[in-house]
Amino acid sequence: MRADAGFSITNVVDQEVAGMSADLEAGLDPVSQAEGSDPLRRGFSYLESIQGAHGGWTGDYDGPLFLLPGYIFAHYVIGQPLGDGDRSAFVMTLRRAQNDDGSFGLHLEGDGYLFTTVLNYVALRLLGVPADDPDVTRAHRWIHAHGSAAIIPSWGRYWLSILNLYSWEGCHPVPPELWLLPERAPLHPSRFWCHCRVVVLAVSYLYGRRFQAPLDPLLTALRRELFAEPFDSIDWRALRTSVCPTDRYFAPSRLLRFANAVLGQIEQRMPQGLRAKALAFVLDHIKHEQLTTNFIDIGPVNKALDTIALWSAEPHSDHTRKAIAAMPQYLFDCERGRTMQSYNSSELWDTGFIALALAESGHASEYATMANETYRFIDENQVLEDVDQRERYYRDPSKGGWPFSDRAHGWPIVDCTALGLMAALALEPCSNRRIEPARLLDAVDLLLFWQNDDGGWGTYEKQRVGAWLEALNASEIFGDIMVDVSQVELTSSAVQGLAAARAHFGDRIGDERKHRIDAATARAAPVLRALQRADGSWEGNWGICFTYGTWFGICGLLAVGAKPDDPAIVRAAEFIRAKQCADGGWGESHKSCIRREYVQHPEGGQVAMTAWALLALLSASPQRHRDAIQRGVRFLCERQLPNGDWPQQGMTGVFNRTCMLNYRYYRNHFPLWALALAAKNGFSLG
Ligand code: LAN
Repeated sequence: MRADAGFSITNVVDQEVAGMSADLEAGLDPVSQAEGSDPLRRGFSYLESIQGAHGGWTGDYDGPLFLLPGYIFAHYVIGQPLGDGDRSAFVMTLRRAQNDDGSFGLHLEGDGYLFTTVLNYVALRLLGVPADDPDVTRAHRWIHAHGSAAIIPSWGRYWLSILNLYSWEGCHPVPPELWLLPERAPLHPSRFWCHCRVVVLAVSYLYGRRFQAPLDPLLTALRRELFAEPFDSIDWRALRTSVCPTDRYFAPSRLLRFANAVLGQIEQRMPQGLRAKALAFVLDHIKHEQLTTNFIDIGPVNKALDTIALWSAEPHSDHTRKAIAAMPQYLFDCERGRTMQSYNSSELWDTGFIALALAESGHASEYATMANETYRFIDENQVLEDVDQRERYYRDPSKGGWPFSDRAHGWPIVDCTALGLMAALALEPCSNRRIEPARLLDAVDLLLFWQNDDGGWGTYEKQRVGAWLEALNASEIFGDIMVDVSQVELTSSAVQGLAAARAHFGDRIGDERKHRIDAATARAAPVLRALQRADGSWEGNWGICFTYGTWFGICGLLAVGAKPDDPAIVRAAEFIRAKQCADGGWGESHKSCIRREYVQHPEGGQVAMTAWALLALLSASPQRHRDAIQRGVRFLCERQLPNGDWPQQGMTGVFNRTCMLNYRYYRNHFPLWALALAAKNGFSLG
């Protein structure tokens, strides 16, 4: 388990968090004040003071409120008791996330969802909090005012069924036999977006076995608490299509309803032998995922589910022991308390941006040790090999890629690969070590491999099925989880990475590779243009939202050779400029992601979004937007704390349209990068 810089869980447990953040915001950290009024030096000195011994930056990556319950459920189901320290820390963390009306949001800033209110309610009860506790009672009231756990969305049903608090009969079928379909079939789950695919994998195993935890007195009590009717008299089948309206992001498509009906029929006639074969197949794939990620697994949801699946199959094996032992790698102590994070870390991503900001500032030689260590982290976390039998396990190549967290996790990602490559190139002159050119060219080749047929790039893999398959999204709560389609951030990052490599290597890149890069770049341009909206913006998928997307859109077009006076870039910059707040900053609400149109942040300028807007305008045309840029620069400088940090504000990240995330270092590296670029363009940071 790790912790935020200067943070310890004993502090969290013992002290009021509000008081602590006030200290942090007052800038009482021991960082030297000697950097005077130079915001760049102050900012880098602050980062230098909290750089990890491994060269990377470790930080909070919290936000979703359905992850920690999974951690607690997994321990309960496999009978692995949590230590007292974990227990009390978790109770406090869960309480802190509760809304005033007793509900829990899908994420920390969200209004109540039945999904998360039920999961957190059950989690608190399994941690030993009594039913008459005031917070538990408030949650209970909210649950019953919203139709009870009977109409929880499907992901909640899976969890409750595993806990023996729901019937698998109330779930639409998730048969493991789907994996035995011919691989050419468009419905084969190997074609799904990897995060969706691994969840389907684990759920299909548990569903296929109708796995349920043994009933005990606490679970029996919960069966009474969660439903309006007696548990045994519930008509589970009739509930399959009823989902609480607060949680429903979109209505099920006709294709999905048809597929559910067909699967329901097949499930009733499934031959035993086929089921056994399918379960063995799925278990083998789960094991492969665990073995190739050092038991971290690609994400927190399949980590918890896979651990239960393995335990149910072989409770005493060495493999299961290792899967359980790796669970705390997702825990992190941050201001909210002890959380289960959204990934095992965001280290490569943050360290990469810090590298770019430092290089842009021209101060890298002053921070020689920090620069060198940063480079070492980038070096040591490139993925060097493909996974074992990658095609059999539906994996793209990995060699040469960079992951979002670290090499141990191992799943490389398109934009993380581009970032790792750019960070390596940017810091190489300041480092006393050197990543072999062949390894950097592996990254180039992997980026080229990943380009989709439409000319764009998706997140982890080359697109495997048409976007129409999105119609089979059965999650109810998340948008766009089925297909890894081309997106603005990924396409922009890939072409920027390729352009950086081409510029760095010159003729040494080789004629053949040069032609491939040129062709790839030319094919990317129309995709970027097609994704731009009529108002000049791009919708972001992984950051909030149009500010983030438009920054990537502009830089992507520039990387494919568009000129700053290209009408698409002019319109995009105009879109950004028009959104500047009265305080000189830019602030976008997370509601933009859900509504899919720009919504201003109620609190005005936000540090990270201001930095994205400035990076966008400075890249597009520093001259045309001088006044707006100068006001934005002033906003960032004024908000910087005496210790060089910036205050923690609202959420900056998102996934699958509805769930928000906190990227702890976005308040540092993006402002520093923007200020560095502003200084380079002659703006005053005074
Ligand atoms: C992430 C984190 C990193 C993020 C970027 C690299 C920033 C992005 O540019 C591409 C998409 C990616 C890799 C991404 C995808 C979705 C993730 C993995 C997450 C937001 C972190 C958590 C989330 C994951 C899906 C959470 C579990 C929930 C499910 C719906 C399975």
